[in-house]
Amino acid sequence: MLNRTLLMPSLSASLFYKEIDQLQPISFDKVFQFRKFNSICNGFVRLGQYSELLNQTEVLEMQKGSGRKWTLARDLDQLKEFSTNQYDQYEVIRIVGKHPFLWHDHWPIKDYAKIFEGLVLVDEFAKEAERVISKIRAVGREFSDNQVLAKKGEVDNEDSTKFSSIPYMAVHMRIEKDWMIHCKKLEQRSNINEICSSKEEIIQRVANIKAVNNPTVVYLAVADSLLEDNTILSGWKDGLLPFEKKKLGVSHIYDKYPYLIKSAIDYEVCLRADVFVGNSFSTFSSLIVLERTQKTISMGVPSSCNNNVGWPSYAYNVMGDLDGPKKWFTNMSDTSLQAVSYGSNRVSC
Ligand SMILES: Nc1nc2c(ncn2[C@@H]2O[C@H](COP(=O)(O)OP(=O)(O)OP(=O)(O)O)[C@@H](O)[C@H]2O)c(=O)[nH]1
Ligand SMILES: [Mg+2]
Repeated sequence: MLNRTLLMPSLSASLFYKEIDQLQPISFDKVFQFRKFNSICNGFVRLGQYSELLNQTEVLEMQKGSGRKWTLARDLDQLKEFSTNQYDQYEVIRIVGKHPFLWHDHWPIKDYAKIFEGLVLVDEFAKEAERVISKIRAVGREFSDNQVLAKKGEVDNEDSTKFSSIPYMAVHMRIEKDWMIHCKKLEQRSNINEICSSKEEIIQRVANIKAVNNPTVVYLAVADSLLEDNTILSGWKDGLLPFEKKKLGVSHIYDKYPYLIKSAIDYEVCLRADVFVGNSFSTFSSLIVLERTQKTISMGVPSSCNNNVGWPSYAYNVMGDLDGPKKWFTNMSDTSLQAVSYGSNRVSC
């Protein structure tokens, strides 16, 4: 509406109570491909560099309100006002306030989905994700080769090639310390009791997914530095082969990076998994499901709760069929981002 360029934002790399030594912000273009973003989002959103500004000091401040009195209508009125030509002389408008963004977010989900498509990781991090995924596929192959060897004589060649590639499922186990504090409060406040899932509940529900064949490699996406439990590898059903970063032998990849980048690599690993299982109240999980839904639709497959074509996902915090997790799609025709960014137990299935 303002027909302006968004100055490239910085992203916080860490949590303040963790990694004090790595608190420095990371600019957008260190994580995502800047030029690619502008070309994919052309005509829709445009990012610019601070160095392109003629005058960096003269800035017009646009004060955003917060709280219940600040309505969607006021938001729009303010935008209309700032898009009149009396403000053209100001090269930069700085939006300030406690919630310096539109409240509540009122773009349709499919518009946000277009922006996420434009967020392509820079090569360095894409390659790290690729290394992790190759490792996951390799342990799967190793397992099936051993199985074939053990059965030698019993199976013919046709069967042995069938084993050569086994799928992987990524489970975003949101059971870290920061989450347990947050989700308990959220459950009390919202009077919903399907937000916090224990490790046991996750393991049990995942075991009941009927559409998953045995064997399957299970990659556990957890921020291990915030996890106070080293038993997440035990208790899984026979035929599910659980791995976290250490057992997979990829800790050295993640250890090089701050918090934000670690989760960005895992995001990519979850995005490309054959099956994804997450928590529908987690923003991290919800955005992965949004992108997986988008990928499924662009394959020409209508997202259906009853088939497993494309990129199926499940929410373990909501009970589904046969005591399994609930099948999960993003409702692309939703008119608010709320469900996706702040969590919900409505998972469209
Ligand atoms: N830091 C970190 N986070 C990881 C990793 N693997 C998965 N994650 C997930 O990435 C998310 C990072 O937390 P936040 O920075 O709070 O992200 P968020 O978008 O608010 O997501 P939620 O807190 O889950 O709603 C969490 O959901 C973590 O479980 C990892 O190796 N490191
Ligand atoms: Mg969070």
